[in-house]
Formats: sequence, C-alpha cells, structure tokens
Amino acid sequence: MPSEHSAYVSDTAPWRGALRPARSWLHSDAPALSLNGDWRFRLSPTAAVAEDFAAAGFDDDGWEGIPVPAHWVLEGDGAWGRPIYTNIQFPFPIDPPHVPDENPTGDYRRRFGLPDGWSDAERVLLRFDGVESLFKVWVNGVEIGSASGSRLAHEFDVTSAVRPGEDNVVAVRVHQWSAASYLEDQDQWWLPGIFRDVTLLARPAGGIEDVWLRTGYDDGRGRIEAEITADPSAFPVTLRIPELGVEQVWRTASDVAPVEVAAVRPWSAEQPRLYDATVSSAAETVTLRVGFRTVEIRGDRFLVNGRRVVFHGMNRHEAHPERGRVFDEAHAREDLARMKRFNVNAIRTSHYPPHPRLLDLADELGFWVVLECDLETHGFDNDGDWTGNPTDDPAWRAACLDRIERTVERDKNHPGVVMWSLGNEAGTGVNLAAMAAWTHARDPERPVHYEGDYTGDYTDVYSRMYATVPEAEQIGTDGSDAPLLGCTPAQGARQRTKPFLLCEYAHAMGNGPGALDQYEELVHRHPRLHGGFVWEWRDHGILARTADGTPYHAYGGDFGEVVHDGNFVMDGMVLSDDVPTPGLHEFKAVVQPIRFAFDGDRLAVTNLRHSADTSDLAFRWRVEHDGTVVASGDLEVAPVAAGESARVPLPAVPVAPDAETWLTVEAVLAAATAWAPAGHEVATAQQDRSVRRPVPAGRRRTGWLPDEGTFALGIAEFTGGSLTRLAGRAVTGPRLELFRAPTDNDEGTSDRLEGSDDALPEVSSAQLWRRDGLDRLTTRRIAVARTADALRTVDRVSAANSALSVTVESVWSVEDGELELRVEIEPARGWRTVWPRIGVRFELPDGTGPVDGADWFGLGPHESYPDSLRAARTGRFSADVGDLAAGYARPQETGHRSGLRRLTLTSGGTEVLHLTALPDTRGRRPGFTLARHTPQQLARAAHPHELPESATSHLIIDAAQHGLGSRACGPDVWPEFALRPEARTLRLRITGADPHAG
Ligand code: IPT
Repeated sequence: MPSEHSAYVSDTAPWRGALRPARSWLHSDAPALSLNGDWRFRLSPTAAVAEDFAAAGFDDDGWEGIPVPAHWVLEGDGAWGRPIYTNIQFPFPIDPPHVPDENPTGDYRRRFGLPDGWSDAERVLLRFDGVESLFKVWVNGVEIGSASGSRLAHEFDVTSAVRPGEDNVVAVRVHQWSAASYLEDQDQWWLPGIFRDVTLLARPAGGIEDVWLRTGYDDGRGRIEAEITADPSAFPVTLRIPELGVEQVWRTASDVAPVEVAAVRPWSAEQPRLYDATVSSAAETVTLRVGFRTVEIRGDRFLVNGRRVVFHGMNRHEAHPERGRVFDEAHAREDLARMKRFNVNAIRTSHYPPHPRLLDLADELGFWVVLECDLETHGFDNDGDWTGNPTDDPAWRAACLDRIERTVERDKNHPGVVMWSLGNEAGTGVNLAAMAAWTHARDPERPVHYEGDYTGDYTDVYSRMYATVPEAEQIGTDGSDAPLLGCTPAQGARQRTKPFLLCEYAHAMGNGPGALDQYEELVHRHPRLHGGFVWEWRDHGILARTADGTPYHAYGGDFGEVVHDGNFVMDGMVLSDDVPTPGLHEFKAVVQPIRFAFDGDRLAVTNLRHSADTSDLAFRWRVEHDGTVVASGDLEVAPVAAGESARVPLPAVPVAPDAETWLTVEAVLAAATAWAPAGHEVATAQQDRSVRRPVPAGRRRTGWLPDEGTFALGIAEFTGGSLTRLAGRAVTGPRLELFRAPTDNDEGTSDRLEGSDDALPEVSSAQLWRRDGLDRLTTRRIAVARTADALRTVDRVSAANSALSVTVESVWSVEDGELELRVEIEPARGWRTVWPRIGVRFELPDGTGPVDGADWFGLGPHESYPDSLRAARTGRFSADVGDLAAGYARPQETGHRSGLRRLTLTSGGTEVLHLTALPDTRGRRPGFTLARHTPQQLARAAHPHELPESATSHLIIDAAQHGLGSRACGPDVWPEFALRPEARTLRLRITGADPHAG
C-alpha cells in the first residue's frame, strides 16, 4: 500500500505546488548556480518511505554519494538496481494509473549556499531539466512541489524557502514508476534518476521572464516578431542585433512591434546563418542566436523560405554507452558533426525533447529538426485495441497538455525546429487533438506532426512509419486511390492533399537496412514525398563487463530483466562505440546532395540541395587501371544553384588494354567546416570505361579415370579427392555454404511487403533456413575422377531429415602452370524458400601463422549486399580480418565484399595466396568473406564476447548473397534482390605467393 504521502505516484495530475509556467530555456546574465555535482543518495524499494529525510536537520551521514546528473541504475555497480529495456511492453502491470508497490525510490540531498547578493532577487527558482519519472522537492524542509514529465523542464519557486548564507538544503525524492510512466513508454531503457542539470536561478526584479523571437525570411528581407514576457517594470526592453545594426527599444509590452531587417542571409540546414542577438532590460540581458526562416505548407509541399525541404533525417535518441540519457555535450557535438559528414540534414528528436543544448548545436551546425514531445503510450496497443489509452481519456488531458506546452515553450526560439511532433505511438484520441489545438494556437507557423493521426484529423502533415516502397509511392502519386492505412477513401484523399514524410523508415537493426536507394528515388519522382527519418541513429548499448572483466555493449536481458525486448534497442546507424555502420555509409551515398551523370565526354552535375549552391565544393576526377591511379585532376564547375544542373567537359581518359579502367568523380569540401575538414567527400560517382575483354573459356578435359589417391596439381595437394594444401599451406574446401548467420532482418517477422511470397506472417527467413537445415549441411561424395592435369569431385549436399539436396561438382585443373577451380552448384528440385547465400567455404588453419588480412580488387571498402551497393565503389582495398567484419551488437552475417576480381590473402603482411575470380557467362562476379568464425559459430553467439577462440580463418566465395531488407521492423527483401535457389558457377584461378613480392 502506498502511504498517504506517496499516493501521488498514481496521480495523473502532472504537477503540484509552486511550479512556474513553462518558458524558454534562455541564456541569461541573471545569476545562476549549478547544483550539479555530488549529492547524498539513498535508494528505497518502495515509495512508502517516511519523508523525514526532507527535514533540514536530517542526518544523511549514512547515505552514499551520487553524481547529479546521472541515472542511479548506471551508478553504484548494480547496488542501486539495473537498467530495464522494453520496447512496447510495460515492465509493470498495466493497471493505470497505478504502479506497483515495488517502486524504486531515490532520495537525494545536498547543501548549497545562497550566493551573496541573491537576497535582492525578486524570486529564486530551482530548475530541473530532466528527472525520471516523478519527483518531489523540499528546500530547507519546506515542501515545494512535485512534477513529472521526465524529459521536460520544471522550475519551482523556492523564494520563500531559501535563506541567506551557506546553510540551505535541497531534498528531492524520485520515484522510478508513477502514473507518468504510462505516458513514457518509449522504446528505450528505463533509466530513473535526476539525469539532467539542476540549477538555482536568481530572478531579478525587472528581469525578462521569457522572450520569443519569431523570425521570418522573404527574398533577402528578415522579420522579427518578438514576444516579451516581463513585468511592466522591466520596460523599456531593447533588442539588439549588432551585425544587422538592429537596436529596437520597446517602451511597453504592448509597444512590441515587428522589426523588419532589410538585408539578411536566411537560415537553412545547409547554411545555418545565425545572428547574435540580445534582449535586455535594465536588470537582465538574454542572449539568443537568431536565424531567419519562414516555414510554410503550400498545398502538398512543405517549404522553408519558399523552397521544398527533403528530409534526409535520423531519429535521434539521447543515448550514451556509459551515461545513458545524461547529456554529454562534447559527445553530442561530435555525433552531430558525424551526421553532417554522412549527409544527414534532419533530426527527429525521438521521442522526447533532448537536452536543450542539443538544439543550440543543431541550429549552429544546421539541421531541420522535428521536435517531439515526451509522450508514448504504446503498451496500450494490444493488437490495435488501445483500451484504456490515456490519450483518449479525460483524466489525462491535463498531463498531455502540460507535456506539449513544456515542449513548445522550452524550445520555441530555435530556427532549426521546423515542426512540432505531439509524440510517438500513443494511438489516437481527443487529448492528442487538444495538444494539436494548443500548439496551433500558440505557434501558428510551425506545422504539427503526429504519425498516429492516420486519418489526418488534427495534424498538418501526413506521416507514416515503415511504409513499404510501393505504399509510399502510392501516397505520392496524384490520382491514386489506393487505400491508405486506417483511412476511408475520403480520409485518404484528405491525406493526399498534405506533405508526406516517413517519420521512421529503414530500420537499421544489425546488418542493413537494404533498399535505401528505392526510398530515395521516390522523393525525386513525387514532390509530395518529403523524405524521412531512418530508425535510428545510434545503438543504445550500455557498456558492461562479463564476470571475467570483458567489456561489451549490453542490451535487453543482459541485466536480468523479467520482461525485456532483447537487442531491439540495437538498431542504429552508429554502433554503441560511435563506429558508423556500413548502413550509414550506404545512407551517405544514397542521399548525396550532388548527383553526377556521365554523358559521353561530359559530366552533368546536379545540385539537389535545398538552397545552397555548390560554391563550397571542389570537384575532382581520377582514373584507375585495376584500382591503381594513373591520372587525376580538378574539374572546373562554376557554382550550380540549388535545383539546377550544369554540364562540364570531362578530361581525356587513358583506357588500359588489359586492365579495367574506371573514372571516378568527387565533390569535396573546398574549405573546412565546423563538422569536417577541407577535402571531405560529399558526393562521388564512378564510370566504367574498360574495354570489353572476353571471359576465358572453360577448360575442357576428357579421359576421366577414378582416383582416390594422394597427388598434386600445381600448388594444390589432394587426398582422396579432397584438397589438403595450397602453396604448401594447409587448406580445406571448397565446401558448399548456403547459410549465413541470420541478420536481425533475417530473423524479422514483420510482414509489410505485399507481393512477396516469403513474407509469411510470424515466420522469419531464418526460421525457414533452420527448418531446411541450411546451417547443418552434410556431404556425400558421389564421384572422384582425375586426368593427368585435372581432378573432379561430385558431392550431394543435404541436411538431416531432409530430402532436399544440392549437387556440387568441383573441377580442379592446371593449364600453363595456373590452377583453376570451377564449382558448379546445382539445386535439386523442391527448394521453396529463399537462400541466404550460394557459396563455397575454405578453411585456413593458423598453422605457422594465421591468414589475417586481405587485399582485393573489387567493390569496397565496406561490406555490400545486393540491396545495399551504393556506397561500394570499384577499386583496390585492403583490410585486416578483424576490420572486414562490422561490430554488430549481436553477431550476425557481416563482411561480404561484392564484385570480386582479385583477392590476395595475407598473413602478418606477407602474401599467402592469390585468387582471381572470373565472371560467369552472364558477367556476374562473386563476392568474398574472410572471417575468423563460421556462419554457424556467429549464429550461436548472442554477443561478440561469446564467440569461441579461433584457430582458423574462413574464406567464403559467394556466387550470390540474399539482400538485406529491413524486416526486423519493415519490409522484407525486395523480390529483385531476394536470392532464389538457382544453379551457379564459380571459377577461381589460384596462385601461390609471388616470391618476388615485397
Ligand atoms: C516503432 C517505434 O516508433 C520506435 O520507437 C521503435 O520502437 C521502432 O518501432 C522499432 O525499433 S513502432 C513499431 C510498432 C513500428
């Protein structure tokens, strides 16, 4: 039973007591005292603990120390509980507005001195920028109030409770669970505590309570409409923008009139021009950075400064591997700079307002921001039922309105914020409509977004998550009457009158997503489609250690949670340790703002930016013969305006008679920016200028005789028809490999691709592969035969309890001293599912030294798959075996390099073997994977540290790989990139290390 004083944990009212109205988070010269730092802390298992600790004289000597800001579950080495990860599920019974008696409750205390001179302050405020989930505050034993709204700011008036001098005590009680938890069911870790700054503010008499500088931009002219909230005694108030010569004095609040500025540069995500401004009264000066821009919806277009915006965005959570949602400004700045380097131009602050400084950074570096309110009630979505959903229940109206009000008020000054979002996955209901109405009234300029308003009853843009490519295309197509999710035809028609965006798409869990280019292509064909936001930017792994001290990034279940959602929290474009995934490289290439088209001896350069021309870029070209640069230079490209194309002459390209000739063009930053050095590649393209060369014909052999003995063919040695050594080094294989360690998308059961017969609801591709035994193939040798210079084996490959089989014929031959292996892979009839891969595997035991590196000519440098090939370019690359694999949080398929021509395996930098891959008769080239673990070993490990010690390198040459898709939460692999069982030929020429090689 909660005690009388703890009954408020199940109160839907958002706050009680001396809470001040929401206002902007301002940079002011009024005195402020940070209360961050060491606090005293005690954790209790329930909320029903006596409040005696709040008394000024309470003895907290027996308590421990905790830093503020922090989450208590990430401090104290587990003594204070552990993080819990759930996606949709509530980690407590669904019994709104009640929460269990088991309700971890953290009591915090600290002393502070009231600085000299603060006694003159008209008011003293105590501000909390983020406390999860409900907290109550006392100063010097006086109860001040309580509040919820974890990622929102709360300011309490503590004027009458503070006293001059050193002897002040603030006590805060924080409950992990409260009624508010039902509104905060975001897909993330539950991380209680005071996790953002705590600040004491002296508010001067005649100070500026709040200011809102609403800006507009039209054709070189700027406009500022100011709203000043201050006591009449604060006036006159002066707005100054020195750089623009603005000095505007307002005598009274009603005197505050719009300011027109004759010549300004606009703010955009591409050219984030900011002007330093101050707003001052005699008592206080507030500093802002003003950006001029006008947001507007015209018909089905979303425009800023009159030009259509295309969001190449990311959903950004606050996530740090050691600090959780505690803001680390240096880390966040570097993360945003990384976004810029990867051509990201927009952020949706999923699913709550970030630390307020993040928005300063976004204004400065340049991002279109969809600022989302802290609201999600997803756990009420029992198969779309939403019974008891707070967003449609009058008991929660005040809480919902309080949340949007705190969201909009806090961040309203930011030019980067171009849309407000009511929240995420909260069903639909009257409280959401009320939130939209409040926002429209308060800020008529910026549109209101909320995906759950399928029918468009109260929002200004049409938004969906994880729509398939065909669905998105239908939404963008004029005259289409294809039904829209949850809409009657009339509602669908209404939605088609609005700008459309994908607030989430391309679920980036594990290896993937595929098909980014298909989504991108739509945006350029259908102007109603305004792009979207990848789910999501970062993995939320929490740095943990195994019993023996091995560090790893933990996900759901790693902290012994009763209810959890596993590694669904590891779905970012950046790994927990800040390393960009191959998927992010793909994104960068797909959305590059400059596009190139080769046209004979000319190059068309198209600028797809919002408004910036190309004068910040330099253009270069280079020619490579089999990956070696033979010529390079600069391209003269006069500035191309946004939306325009220019054609420039290309240099004469020296074409090699006996090597591949590739022409590469690049747009790079001409000068350093705040986020990248000069020379940073923004966009690139390649053209194949090779002369056609015939594929060497297959080698014919006759006169086969059975032979099971031991013998050699050039550098290859065999026993019983099986390879034992190559160039003196132990090697076995080829062995048919149809399995890949299932990716998170292979394990996915989302069923969102119409027309794909594999997308059986609730059955993943990986389940089908395991059912068919692709991970446990066995071999029966049918025949071994040889001639003087060739060896042939025929194997029947199949799995236990399965009649399905594949016949593999391998022919080794030597001609002019050169060894060739030809493998014919022939599926018998009856295979029904897609296959993960069609390849052969070689084992290379470490012996005298491990095969630990690869040099190759083919596609690189990153891994690539059939539906994720845009970041791959043709060239020569090299990598250590460890760097060939991406460090996905859960081991899975990784490392496949497509389009292989030549591969050199190395050991400690010394060449070991050379392989030349011949294309098949249709010109298709294989890919390769070099790894220290087999697909089967990878598939058995839940974390990287669970992989066994390895004494072998594994080389897989794949004739083909299945695509990636994004079925972990979204569409399956597009049929064109799905690998159906089919006959394939592999041809490899193999030579030993060149004795003359350095
Ligand atoms: C969608 C959520 O909005 C997002 O927070 C995240 O959970 C994502 O899924 C999956 O990682 S909701 C889903 C039911 C489409």
